[in-house]
Amino acid sequence: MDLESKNQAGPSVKKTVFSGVQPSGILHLGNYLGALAQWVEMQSKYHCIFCVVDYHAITVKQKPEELSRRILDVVKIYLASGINPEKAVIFRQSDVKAHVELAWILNCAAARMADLNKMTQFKEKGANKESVSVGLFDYPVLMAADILLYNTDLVPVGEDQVQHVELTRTLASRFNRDYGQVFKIPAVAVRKQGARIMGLDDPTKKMSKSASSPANYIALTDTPEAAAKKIKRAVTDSGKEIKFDQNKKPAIANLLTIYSLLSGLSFKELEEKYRGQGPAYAGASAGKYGEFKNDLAEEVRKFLVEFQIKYRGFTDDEVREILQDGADRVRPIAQETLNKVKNKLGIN
Ligand code: AQP
Repeated sequence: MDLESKNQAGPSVKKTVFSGVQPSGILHLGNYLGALAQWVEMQSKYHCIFCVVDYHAITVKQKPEELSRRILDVVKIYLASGINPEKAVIFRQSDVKAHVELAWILNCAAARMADLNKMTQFKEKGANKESVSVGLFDYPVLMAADILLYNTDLVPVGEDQVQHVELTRTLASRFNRDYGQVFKIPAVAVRKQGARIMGLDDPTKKMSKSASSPANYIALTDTPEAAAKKIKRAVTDSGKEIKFDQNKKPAIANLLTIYSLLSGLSFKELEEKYRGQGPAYAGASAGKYGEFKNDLAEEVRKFLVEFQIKYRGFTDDEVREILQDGADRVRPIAQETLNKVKNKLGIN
């Protein structure tokens, strides 16, 4: 079965898009620019399924009341970003049991320890931790199950998730080869710009919800004043030029990327705008990149004000209804794929 949009009568010819976000913290500008903004662009062209992947979130310990609150908040963020539940399906992973069932099957029938040992995100997230859950190690397999259940063609993600989509392709091909054709092999969709927004406190690490310091990220729920402060305190590079140079000026390149995506101005236009406006002398810090940062803070402020008006406009009840409707719509698709898989394995 293919997904059909609510207002479409005939069988679907549109490609299917699947993606999700973990309710593991407050979503940030990186999640928005790297993933959600791309989802919004895709929803008119494709059959889109957007999931709140709560089973992924519990791979690290969460406070139960905070987690259930955040699940609803993530949906509000989807909606405030411009995802329209009339065009795209929004649902919660744990409402469709086929996800964990297929994950277990893939664990046994397709995934290998050697595959998972290569996952760089696990190495980063598991590093320096006293105890790490098996789930954190295995979560790329659950992500593969999420994607494969819906005959997905395209998976829009930020750069950090590309390796996991590649693993999904490997698992799908291996299963098809060993048990017979079931899975469609999905392709990854990564934005040219914004696929990896870096931390404001450290341009060598990505902006991350679970960063140890809130100075790392601009949360989509930060007050505009708090966000402006973070921009003004953001780490910059030596020198005084505002120039997009990923290698020599990674911090400025990151700020330029955020600025460009929010304002619609190209790097060239921004470089031109700030030509000759660096600090008066090398090592000047108070006013360093001052004008540029002030203007960027203003762009972020405008974005957040507009975003948060929309975000506050949705009620919990509305969100619950959207989630229930979404799960009801995708459950039969997931079940049909799962049944095919079980048939191939002789366990249906
Ligand atoms: N810094 C980023 N730049 C661009 N895209 C990003 N994404 C995450 N961080 C950046 C993309 O956002 C989507 C949702 O991510 P996720 O919630 O599944 O988890 P993640 O990739 O592990 O993101 P975080 O913020 O770092 O969460 P935590 O700290 O909880 O692990 C994905 O498409 C992701 O690529």
